[in-house]
Amino acid sequence: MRRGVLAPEVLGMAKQAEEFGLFIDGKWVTPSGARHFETVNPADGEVVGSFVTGTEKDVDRVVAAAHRAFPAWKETPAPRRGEILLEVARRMKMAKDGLGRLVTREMGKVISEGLGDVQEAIDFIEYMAGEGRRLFGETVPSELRSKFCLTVRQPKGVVACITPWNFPTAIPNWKIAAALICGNTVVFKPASNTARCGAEVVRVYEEAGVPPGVLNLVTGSGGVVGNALVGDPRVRTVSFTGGVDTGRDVYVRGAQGLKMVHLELGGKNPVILMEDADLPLALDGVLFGAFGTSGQRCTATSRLIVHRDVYDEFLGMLTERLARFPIGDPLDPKTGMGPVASADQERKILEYIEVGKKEAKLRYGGKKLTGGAYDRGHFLEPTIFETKHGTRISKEEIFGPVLSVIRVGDYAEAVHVANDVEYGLSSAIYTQDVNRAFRAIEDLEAGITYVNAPTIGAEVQLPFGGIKNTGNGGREAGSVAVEEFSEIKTVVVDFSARLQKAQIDSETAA
Ligand code: UN1
Repeated sequence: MRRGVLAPEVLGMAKQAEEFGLFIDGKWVTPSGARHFETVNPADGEVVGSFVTGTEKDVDRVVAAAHRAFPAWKETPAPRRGEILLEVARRMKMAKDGLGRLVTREMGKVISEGLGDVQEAIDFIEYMAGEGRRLFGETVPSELRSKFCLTVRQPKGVVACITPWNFPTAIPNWKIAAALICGNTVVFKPASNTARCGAEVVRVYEEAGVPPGVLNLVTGSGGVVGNALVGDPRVRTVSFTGGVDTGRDVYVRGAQGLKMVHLELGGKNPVILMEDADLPLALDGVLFGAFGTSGQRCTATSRLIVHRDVYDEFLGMLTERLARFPIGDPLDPKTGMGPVASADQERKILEYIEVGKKEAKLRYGGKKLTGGAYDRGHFLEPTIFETKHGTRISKEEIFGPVLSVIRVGDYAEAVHVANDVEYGLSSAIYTQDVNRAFRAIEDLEAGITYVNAPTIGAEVQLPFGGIKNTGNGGREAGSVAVEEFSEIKTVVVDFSARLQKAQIDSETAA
């Protein structure tokens, strides 16, 4: 059972939630006796969709479908795969408004960001469609005569894409489009609280003509469905974005099957504000970085490291702007920050705020918003703590609208504080000094460094990922995205018509 992406209820007119089955072999199916779960709008409690709680048996079926579809998809020329992706992108553009509203309804980010989420998906699908005419290998000289050496890319087989709720259309497409262009088939498991976005994304691929079995959807818990996918020997690559504890578990389980496991995990991303920074520019950047998506981006600015000469002035500017920051209905274009994504998120963030109150100075916010429409959703105040470096709130990922501000005396201290955490995803420095900016690019331990721009807002044609506990070395997006989803085959053609022995038959220079 399923409904289409442009159905009226996506536009906010539903009285009753739609029911979705699993998408297996090009068909929407509801296994007999299936249990269901629902997704809920975190702004007002509306039920957004109903989904099958997948079982190990369902995973077996869905992986079998992807496995069967693999040989034909592998044989499909990559430029042809790219044409199908272009059609996906075209249809996603047509569906952008409905999908953007759905993102906002299902996870609570404000509508401009909901639309941005979908745009990021479209951008990446288009980018990967072009990759179908590249997928470059190398030609390499041989040490012997009449020998031709090259590399070609081959798909890996069945890929499992396990995705988070914070970018419910963009991140699935980072993985799915890259996996498909390389010739893999995909089993996609969306985060349970944004399963509707996941199902609607699959629907667009279906309508665009992706052959049966090439992209499949299974919904359900990470503990059952996720683990069964990671444990299935037919799944050769697992691409996971989520929390560090789950990521570690996925890595260990995947290691048992000697799988390639790609991880995108947490962040504790700093903005360094030097004494020569353009403060009004930095103010806009910090507000967007810390409170965009209610602070629920892996790239969110969760630490502001400020030079003491501008500390008081900048904090004054920040709190003054926050006092005028509209929090409320995320579908209203005037709203600055919507709810956090779920009751669970609200509870975890409020727990951290309590920790912060004990170890640091609460400078702004700190409360759940109540009264009127707030009572129907999970609305928190944007929150600022003034803290010393080393407190829990200054080092642990909170994943909410909570900013830790740390005063430093000079650049060296700022870099020490920035680097002294377990994560290394995004980072930023605001300075007018070009030498210091380039110094920071070298010094900051992070996969991404911005100069005079916030920590969020990566573009799809650039590699995305981090160091330390943020991941295990891979990168998504950009042209390097194909590394995750392809094997390199080395090819050697000897046209000398005799046995030539590398390392043994050699010609020395005269
Ligand atoms: C994430 O939160 O995992 O750079 C992804 C950004 C977005 C992607 C964030 N383009 O903020």
